[in-house]
Order: sequence, then C-alpha cells, then structure tokens
Amino acid sequence: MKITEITIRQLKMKLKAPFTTSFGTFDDRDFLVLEAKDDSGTIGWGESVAFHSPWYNEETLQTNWHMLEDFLIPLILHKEISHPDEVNERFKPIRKNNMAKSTLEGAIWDIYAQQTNQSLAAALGGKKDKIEVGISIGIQKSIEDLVGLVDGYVKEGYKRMKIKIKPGWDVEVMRTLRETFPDVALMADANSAYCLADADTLKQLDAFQLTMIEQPLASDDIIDHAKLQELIDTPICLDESIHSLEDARKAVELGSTRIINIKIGRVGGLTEAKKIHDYCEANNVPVWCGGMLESGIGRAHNVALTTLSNFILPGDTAGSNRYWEKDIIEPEVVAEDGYIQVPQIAGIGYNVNVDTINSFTVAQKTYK
Ligand code: OSB
Ligand code: MG
Repeated sequence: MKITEITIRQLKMKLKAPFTTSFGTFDDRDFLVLEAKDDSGTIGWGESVAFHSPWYNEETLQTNWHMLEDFLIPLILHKEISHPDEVNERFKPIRKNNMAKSTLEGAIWDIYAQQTNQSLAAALGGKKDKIEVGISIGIQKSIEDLVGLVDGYVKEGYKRMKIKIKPGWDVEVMRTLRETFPDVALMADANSAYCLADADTLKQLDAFQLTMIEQPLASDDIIDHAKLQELIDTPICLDESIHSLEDARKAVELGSTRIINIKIGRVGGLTEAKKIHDYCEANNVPVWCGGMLESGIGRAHNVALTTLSNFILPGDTAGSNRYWEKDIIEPEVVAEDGYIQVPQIAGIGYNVNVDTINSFTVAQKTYK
C-alpha cells in the first residue's frame, strides 16, 4: 500500500462525569484522530491518546500534531509499505514521541487488516471472540460516593474494579471496599503518587487481596519499584514506566513488575505492543490492556489487541457508555456481564461516524 492522503482532526468531547486521578481532574477529553487513505481508496483510522497537558507523560496533542506533521507523516506519505510492522522500523530514528507514532501506525494497521480481509484482531494474531474488561474509577469526593459507584458497576456486570489512589485516599478506601465487596476483584492505581519512603502505607494494602497495585512510584522508575516489590506482597504492575519491549525486559529482569499494563499509545503502536505481549507470554508475566479515556477509535484498537492470548487479566476498555453520551463509532462498544464481543468484520470492526466526528472537531488539516 501507499498512503496518499492523511487528515488530522482535533476533537473535544465532554466526559459524562469528571475523571480524577492523583495528578488532576478531566471534565473534557481533547484528542487527535487521524484518517489515512491509501492508493486503492481504503480508509484507516488512528487515535492519539495524548492529553491536552503533559501530566501523564511528556506528550500533548499539540506535540503529537507537530511530530506527525513535521517528522512522521513525511516518512510514510507516498512511500510503499508492505506490512504495518515496517512502520515501527521506519519510525525508529525518531526518539520517543510514542503516542504520535502510534496514531499513524494504528491507521495503517486498520488499512492493512481491511486489505487482507480480516479483523484487526485476526491481523494481530488474536483468537478470542470476546474479551473481559473492568472499570477504572477515579478519586471521588467521599468513600460513600465511591461505594455507590462500585455498587452500580457491579450491577452492570463488571467484575474487576480499579480504584485510583493517592496519599490520604488509599488504605481506608480500600479497606471499606474490601469489606463491602468481599468477592469483587479489586486493584489500585496510584499514577506515581508515592515514593519508596511510603512503603509502610503501601504494605498495609496487602491486607485487602488486591490483584495488583499499578505504578505506585515515579513514572520513570524501575529501580525503586523492584525494592518496593521486595517489601510488599501485592503484585506491582507497571504502566507509565514501560515504553518499549526493552523497558519491559529490564523491569521484568529486575523484579520491578509482575504484571504489565500495555497501552498501545504509550509503547508507540500495535507492533511494539505485540512484541511486549509476546515477551511477557514467554516469561510468564500476565498482561492487560490499559485505557486512556479513548473515543471509539482507540477503544476499537484496544479491543483488537486484547484478543491476544496473554491478555489474561481484564483490561480498562469499558463500554462507550461509561464515558460518552454519544461515541464516534457505530455500533458503540458494549460491555455485557463484563465482556465485550470482538467484531469480526474487516479492519477495526466498527464504523466510524464522520458526521459525529465533525460535530466534535475544533481543528483539522489534510496532508497529500
Ligand atoms: O493510569 O491507567 C491510567 C486514564 C487516564 C490516564 C491514565 C490512566 C487512566 C485510567 C482510565 O485509569 C482508563 C480508562 O478508563 O480508559
Ligand atoms: Mg495507570
């Protein structure tokens, strides 16, 4: 294939409810979607998971746009590509900027899957026809509010709850949840809010049979996480610290992580995500697919990736209705009894509604 035209759109979508993590609150989600067309007229879609500001990592949607326009698109436009894995290679001379890379790579995977007449899941080598998902629940005003929310999600059929924690919103919160929901799979995500000196607090979480604690320490750390894992029983799962197969290998070898959260954007695309998956599978490290409050396009890519065999633990890709009044794909992603059915049609498996996209678009540009 040869990509002959690319359009980047910046969208602003209102979240149904504000989402609060240890680093701040979102009311809206601003992000980029990328539409790529090839010489046969096939259209593929990608989504940038970068946020408006650089608090999750150093990327923003504006840095993504700059990287795409000035460096990444010129490496792809009008140049022959026989398999999407080549895109990962072609982007190697450009350091980091993984979310920007992933945006374009994802659209090329979508085109490749359509042209080979298979679902994106099948193109990646995935075999599951349904995937298990849980919910990630932000920091609330009170423990009672949180208990009410968890209760609602349990009734919706979700079986694994991920609870955002930060200093002062941790041990008592998890104790109350464990007492109230003795049989629900619970985990905590700190988004780097602690340091090694907080090990005593984190050790207290061992009493609540958490499936894991996600990224308790610094976003660029793998050394202190290994030390912390020596001190606590709850398995550590790294999110922010893992950007590549090499990072994953080092963290696993050091004992910094027993489980890995794979986010397609954070690792630079589906090809790298699959490499990390394969390495973890060979080394008995379970993985799961993280979420970045994606619209339906990013959600579709996550669903496809999660069909790979070592995605053993439920992911964060909940149904569209948990985030949006109206998603930009049809049908929307639906979770029933904690499971999402994997679409079998060619490509990302959902129809992208360009009218809906246009209604959320605040800026756009086409490259030929
Ligand atoms: O750390 O996994 C995270 C949302 C934004 C940024 C980082 C994270 C999250 C989530 C929500 O936990 C996952 C989702 O529901 O998409
Ligand atoms: Mg996380």
